[in-house]
Order: sequence, then C-alpha cells, then structure tokens
Amino acid sequence: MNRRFIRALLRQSVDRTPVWMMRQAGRYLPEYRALRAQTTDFMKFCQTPELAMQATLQPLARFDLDAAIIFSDILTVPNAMGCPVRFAAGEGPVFDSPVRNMHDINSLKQVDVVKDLSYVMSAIKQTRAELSADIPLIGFSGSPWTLAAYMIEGSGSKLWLHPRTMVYQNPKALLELLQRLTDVVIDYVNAQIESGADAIMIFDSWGGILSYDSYREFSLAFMQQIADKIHRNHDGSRIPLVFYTKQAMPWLSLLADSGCDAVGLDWTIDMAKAHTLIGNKVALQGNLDPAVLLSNKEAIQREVNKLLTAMSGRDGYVMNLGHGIDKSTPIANVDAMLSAIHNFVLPEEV
Ligand code: 1CP
Repeated sequence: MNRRFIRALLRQSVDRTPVWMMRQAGRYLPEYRALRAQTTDFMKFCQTPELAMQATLQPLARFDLDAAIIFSDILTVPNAMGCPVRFAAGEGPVFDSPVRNMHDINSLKQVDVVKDLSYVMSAIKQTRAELSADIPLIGFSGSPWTLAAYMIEGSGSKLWLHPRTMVYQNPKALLELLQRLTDVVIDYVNAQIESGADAIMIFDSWGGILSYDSYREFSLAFMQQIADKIHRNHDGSRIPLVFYTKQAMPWLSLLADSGCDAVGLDWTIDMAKAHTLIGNKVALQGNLDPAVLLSNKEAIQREVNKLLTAMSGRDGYVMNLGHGIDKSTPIANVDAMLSAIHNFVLPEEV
C-alpha cells in the first residue's frame, strides 16, 4: 500500500505531501451526476453498495489522490436509530420527526450496526476489494454533537437554534441523546474498521456553533470517548483517527489532547499558528479554502505554494480542502491544484 497518507497522519516521514479532498466523490464530477441520476432517492443510493463503491472509485480514476473515502453520508446513523431522513430536491436533509425531548429519545431504536448499517459495511468490503491495494480507504462518521444537531433541528440550518437551545433548556436529555449516539458511533466505526477501513475521520461539522464551554461538554467529551473506545489497530496496522471540527480555532489545543492522531482544519485557521499551538502532538490536515478552486490557475498555484511552504519540514501534514469541494468546481481547477501540489518545490530550493 502507498502508505503516504497513513504515514503522514501518524507523523512519520513521507516522500511527498499526501492529498485528498473532502467530498471528493460528488456533484462536481459529471460521472457522479450520471451515476446519481439512476436513483432519485439519495439514501437509496447510499444503501446500494455497488453504487456507493462506484462513486467512491470515481475521483481516484480521474485524479492522483492518496486516499479514497467511502461514499456514504453521516445521516445513515440517525436513520438507523429510527429517525428517518429524506433528501428533498434542492433542500438538503429533512427529518419529519425531529427529536426534541426525553420521550422522543426513549422512542429511538436500539441499533445493531452490523445488521442495520450492513449496506455501509458491504460497500466498504466491495470497495476495498476493487480499490488499488496502494490506496487507503477512509471510513467516517458524524460526531455525536453534529448528528444530534440534525436530529434536533430536523434539517440543516444556519443558526441551529433548536439544538443550541436544548444545551440550556434540557441538558439532561441532550446528554442522554449524545451518549446514545456515541455508543452507536463507536460500534459503527469499529464495524467499518473490521470491514476494511484503513483510517477513520469524525466530521464535527457543527461543533463550532457551540459556546466555548458547551463545546467541551457537548461535543469534545463525546469525541474523546470515541478516541478511547474504537479499535486503533487492525491486522497489525495502526488505524489513524482524524477529528474535524469546523471553526475549531478556540479549541485547537484541546483537540490536540483529545486522543486523535490528526486534526482537520477549516480554511479560517492560520496553519502556521495551528502548528505553533499544536506542535508535534498530532498531525494536521487541511485547509485550502474550497473557494480557491472556483478561481483561476494562478491563484490556485499561489495558495497551494503558500500552504505547502507554511507546512514544509513538518512530518504530519495531509493536504486537503478546509471543507467539502463545491459542486460548481471546474475539473480543470482540481487538476491545477494537484499539479501545483505534486510539483511543489520550496522557494529557496528553486
Ligand atoms: O444528491 C446528492 O448527490 C446529495 C449530495 C450529497 C453527497 C454527494 C450528500 C447530501 N451527501 C453526500 C456524500 C457525502 N456526505 C460524503 C461522501 C462523499 C465524499 O466525501 O467523497 C461524505 C463524507 C459526507 C459527509 C457529510 N454529510 C457531512 C460531513 C462533512 C461536511 O461536509 O461537513 C455532512 C454535514 C453531511 C450532511 C449532508 N448530506 C448531504 C448534504 C447536502 C448535507 C449537508 C446539509 C447541510 O448543509 O446541513
């Protein structure tokens, strides 16, 4: 296996900076749009291992990337817990029965991940068998807080007032929901590792909406449980764990001490400052602004060079975007980014 990505996450030396892109399989790819057109229902698409496998492999066929991420969604977990999600066209995820109190929480189903989320495990097994042995496969889950935010709000949101209010109005119920989610996420991630995932990423996309203290109690504490309880070795290999909290600047040193191997950073963070704060405790992943890929070759080259210069000499860096690639991204700009990364030479060495 090309261990560049795994090695960087474990802060071991690499021959060149590894790269992959958050949401690398998705709507900016014409071949994804064609595959997706076969199924109207997005959850059905995720639940069909053959389609999930094909979507996972598409970006690898087109680009020289150092990792694949299994095609799925974080909302498979609430769905399995008896909180059904549907994706209305152009609307994003919708939960028709949001979870708002202890009664709703007590009505959730006990999940047997191997059975109830078997389609994800099948997709991982099939993809691992099909994927070049050179390329590591990333498994993932939403963080308990981010999953709870969707279940409580009932959809995506800008303000997330329902989950943010619950922090103060009914913390006991919220903590109960978070613990139930954590128990499922631990089993889910372990089953993904058993099925062949080579690394794990936890997406805490909405951790940054919490107050400073609430983040520790309602998001980080549960991610720490995940770090403590998931399998970190499988078949003699270390399985690196990446925590991504969007807007994590206030909590960077706490994240570095949380038990993960690497921290994913969004584009608002100064990587040099992150490096100073975190030192060599954990690896860093990120943080090119996805909007750079909507601009032009010169800007892309400049921003890639800036980032790689800031990270040069650091074992433990994985190049990535600071959040998902936008669906309007031109393919030529992805090519420009990758060639800028692959051809990068430190300015003083030119
Ligand atoms: O019709 C479609 O094709 C729907 C678009 C889409 C896609 C391509 C959704 C709906 N999910 C996905 C795939 C997906 N989602 C992947 C695998 C693809 C890859 O990475 O290559 C992954 C890792 C996710 C994870 C995900 N889903 C997150 C965490 C990462 C992040 O972007 O912050 C979140 C928050 C979601 C929820 C979700 N699923 C889909 C949408 C449109 C959303 C966001 C809704 C919102 O804004 O709240």
